[in-house]
Amino acid sequence: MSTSLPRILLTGFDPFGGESINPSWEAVHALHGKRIGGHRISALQLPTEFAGSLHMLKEAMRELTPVIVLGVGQAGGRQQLSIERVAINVQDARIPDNAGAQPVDEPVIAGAPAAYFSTLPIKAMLAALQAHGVPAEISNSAGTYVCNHIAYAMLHLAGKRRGMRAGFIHIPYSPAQAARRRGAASMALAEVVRGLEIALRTAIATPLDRKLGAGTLD
Ligand code: PCA
Repeated sequence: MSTSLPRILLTGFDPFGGESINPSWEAVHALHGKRIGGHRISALQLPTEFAGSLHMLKEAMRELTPVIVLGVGQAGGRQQLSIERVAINVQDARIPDNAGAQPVDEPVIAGAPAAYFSTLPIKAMLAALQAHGVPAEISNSAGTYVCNHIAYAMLHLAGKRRGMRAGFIHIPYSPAQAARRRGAASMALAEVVRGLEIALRTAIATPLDRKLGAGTLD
């Protein structure tokens, strides 16, 4: 495996909230070591823990110096791949994390800005996904749990490095998870993996985002 290719760091999470799998990890793991658009993918599993995830993310970003960092997490109940536009500087946990921590209204990084916008081309990614028949949407909130926390931290850390871009995508339940919940939407693993590949190819090829309407009134 060539080590000279520019790196993409792709993160997923371990299971949380009583689930036995987290499809975000299954999906990013499937891309580990792959070459996409002249870049090499490194997949990293983060613990669903506020403190632990941040620590591991920092180490990996320092070690790999990726040009793109894409975080992936599960948001059961979402119906499509949800490309996050923004991450906010707050932790407000409805359930304890996997280490038992349940911060309420604490900053992700004290003294840092209230929010960061994704530095990946979210509209171009949306258009590419839709063109390839993958259901996708722009989301204007990554929540206030560990995913938002890590999305915020990625953007904070990437912003300090020239040429390093970052963003976050939430994914729906897997079919097996949805089968236990009446009416819940799901997306098969292969489709999530295909979607992530399309999103990454688009991010690589699009230094400046497109201007496309995708707003909501809710
Ligand atoms: N989803 C959670 C944390 C880990 C994950 O996969 C969230 O949306 O915050």
